[in-house]
Amino acid sequence: MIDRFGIAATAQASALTPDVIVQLGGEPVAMGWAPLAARARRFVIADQGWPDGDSTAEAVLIGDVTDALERIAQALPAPRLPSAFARAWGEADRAAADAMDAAITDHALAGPMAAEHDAVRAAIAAVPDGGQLVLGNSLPVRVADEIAAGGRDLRVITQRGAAGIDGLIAGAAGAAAGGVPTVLILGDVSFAHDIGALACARGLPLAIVVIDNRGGRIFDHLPVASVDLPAGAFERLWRTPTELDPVAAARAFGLAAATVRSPDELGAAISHGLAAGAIVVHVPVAPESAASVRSAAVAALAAPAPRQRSHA
Ligand SMILES: Cc1ncc(C[n+]2csc(CCOP(=O)(O)OP(=O)(O)O)c2C)c(N)n1
Ligand SMILES: [Mg+2]
Repeated sequence: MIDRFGIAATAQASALTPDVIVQLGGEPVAMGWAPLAARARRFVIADQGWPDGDSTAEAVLIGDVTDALERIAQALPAPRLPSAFARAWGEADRAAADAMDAAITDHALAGPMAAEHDAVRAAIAAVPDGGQLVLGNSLPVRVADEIAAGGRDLRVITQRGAAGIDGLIAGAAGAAAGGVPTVLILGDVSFAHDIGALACARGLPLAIVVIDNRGGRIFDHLPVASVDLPAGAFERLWRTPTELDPVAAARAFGLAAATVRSPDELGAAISHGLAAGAIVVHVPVAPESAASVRSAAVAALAAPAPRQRSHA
């Protein structure tokens, strides 16, 4: 939602920017977050740690979050809901969701899994009610945030590891070890990074969905993508595609594995793996689709609304 808001805010200027942000727990992982946080006074309430990495919050309160919110609510005058501000957020979110849907549908014309968003959406849909969704860092968590619809009974887990993309398979295996059906969505480089943890996955109700966009595609969204580098340097030093075959790797660890080519095949493979005891599902997607879907949605939101023709 923050990121869908980020998409809308990118296109619609600052009428939606809050004056004050109360951040509960860690900072959201979303591209829309940093520009939003930079423009508002920010207060952090968290039960542990010190989630103010760049020391820009006005205050960090460590303690019981629920208790703090109850006291704040008691101290404030009763709000008149929905406020114009809340309505503006709701409208921006709906407009951004529609723009994302249209951009994803346009990509689908090029093939059944032409957009990374198709794969993430199908994988989330395949998590059974009461199950767990573990979102890998880099693009999976951001793409999920762009299309998150809410309203499902899921436990969503993210972890930052020591540096970001490490330990995601081990973490998801730990979450699944309690017996709750668990779907991990992670990138191809992240998969390679924690490949040894496949040894812990066997027999667990765990589907490991590898979004294969041939390397670390998040770097396409970052300033480094527009730096003038020697030929081939961006590919070799930033994207670092692995050429690893996730299906062969999974089989080496005695796990079931499949490469899928459509959202339906992806859903079926996940359901099978959750029932049969761990599966690696390899999902090749159009490599640049996450960036192109996002920029198509932002462009559509920025375009002036078509004028109603008057019949004078
Ligand atoms: C342990 C660790 N090493 C390196 C990085 C830097 N890093 C951030 S994202 C990324 C690429 C991830 O690629 P992939 O898993 O394929 O995800 P995508 O960007 O394609 O979504 C790298 C190397 C990191 N965050 N953590
Ligand atoms: Mg990748």
